[in-house]
Amino acid sequence: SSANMQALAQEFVQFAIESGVLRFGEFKTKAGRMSPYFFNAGLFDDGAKLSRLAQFYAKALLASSIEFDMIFGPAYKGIPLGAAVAIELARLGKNVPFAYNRKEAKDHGEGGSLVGAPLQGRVLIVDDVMSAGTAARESIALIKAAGATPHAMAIALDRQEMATEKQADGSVQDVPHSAVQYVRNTLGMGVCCIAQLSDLLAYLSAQDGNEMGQHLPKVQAYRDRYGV
Ligand code: OMP
Repeated sequence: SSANMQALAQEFVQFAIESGVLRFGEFKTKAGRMSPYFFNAGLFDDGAKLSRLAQFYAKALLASSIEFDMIFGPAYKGIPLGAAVAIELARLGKNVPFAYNRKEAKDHGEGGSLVGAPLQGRVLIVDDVMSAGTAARESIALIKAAGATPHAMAIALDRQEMATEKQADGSVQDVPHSAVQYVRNTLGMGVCCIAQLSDLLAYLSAQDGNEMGQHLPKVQAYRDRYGV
């Protein structure tokens, strides 16, 4: 149920903060925005944390009605995430093929930039965060180029902020919808996220009066500036 998903999201925000993955301060995002919070999935940095992270993805995926034939983990951060989710799903009785890419093609050995199972059928992209949508665009293009179908995405955090689009003159502009909304509504793909910015705001609101709650105004101001 959606109440269960909200509880899962709150549990996940707490897990990310306790793991040092979700931090508060001043950070520059890939799109060049100054953000008062940052989610660094690379800091899920031991077996227990990765295992718990994969359980969150798997629960969110199973609660969504998203169907898929295989998992793709985009380099670099999506590789351990995709692998961990594939392992967890197999443990739960749903064993699916797994593939990932290299950022640079090899000129010897197995060759090519794709590793693992052949990309075919309905592909689920497993990645960390969606902000302005650049990473998603790259994965979708790569899957299409391989002749498979980019069918759905599973991410840990939807930052719910304005996507960017390349203009004809090469400049990059903000658009009034989020990357997740674009992928869902325009590309028709399923998107499943464990938590989104609104869950972080709810978490901080519930911490009113203690130290953690002090981050709320800046995160709210960020959403007012860049949110959708
Ligand atoms: P977009 O490509 O703009 O959607 O940004 C997503 C990517 O930005 C992620 O795959 C990360 O590489 C990075 N990122 C984070 O990891 N955590 C954040 O909280 C914010 C970003 C970001 O730069 O926007």
